[in-house]
Amino acid sequence: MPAVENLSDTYEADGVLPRIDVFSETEIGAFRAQFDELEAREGRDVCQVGLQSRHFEEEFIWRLSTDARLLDVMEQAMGKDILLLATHFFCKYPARAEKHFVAWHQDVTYWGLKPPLAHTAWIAIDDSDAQNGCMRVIPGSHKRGIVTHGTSERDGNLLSINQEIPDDLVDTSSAIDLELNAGQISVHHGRLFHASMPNASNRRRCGLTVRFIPPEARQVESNSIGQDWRPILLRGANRFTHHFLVPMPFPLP
Ligand SMILES: O=C(O)CCC(=O)C(=O)O
Repeated sequence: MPAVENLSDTYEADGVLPRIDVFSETEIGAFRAQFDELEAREGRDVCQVGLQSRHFEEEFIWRLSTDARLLDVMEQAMGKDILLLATHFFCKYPARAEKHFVAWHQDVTYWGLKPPLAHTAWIAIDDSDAQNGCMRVIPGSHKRGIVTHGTSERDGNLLSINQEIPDDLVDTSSAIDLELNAGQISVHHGRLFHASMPNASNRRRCGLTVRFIPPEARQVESNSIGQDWRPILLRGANRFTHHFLVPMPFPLP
């Protein structure tokens, strides 16, 4: 179990929880084997960023995303009412000619939510470090409000509409790497500035992002890929009844 004391204060101040033990080596090894099997079925091109909200069909993704230990951490970060909004793998493969990266951005910019509130747990399926392109974040940047994003001029941005915060708004001298061992998670606020560099190693870097919202965040526009979210109530109450809630595809683990 992660030590939960002070997580709320840290999250409030920094907008990020850097390194929390959730899944044991054995547990994450078993999940990784299931991801490997999915990857063999779907191919790397799909797995890079194409596996979105597959928790509706793949029980192992549901179990990773709704694990009670992970939800305990999320409760510290965002409060008792927790809706699962989406899941999305970010897999950066080694030795690809294209140098895929994730440009500096804030998650909630194009998600069509009002108020724009969301929180992400990033689950390390593989070890994730500076060499294979772990997440980089700017602690405290979630307090800057939502900034206008431009379009990246660099090739290889994995974001859905090639969005990027303009360079002059990003102070990379205060950025930190979120290095994680497989089975650990980090949590970041939907307004936190974050990015990730290309994978310069010979190892895969696979992470599962799990997006959570409180019930007051309702969808007022389609998201950046033109879809409606399918939120699922995991904990607490749907106090605002804005969402057309979707039933759980599997029982909670
Ligand atoms: O996994 C990455 O490299 C980026 C993930 C990301 O941008 C996100 O969680 O919003």
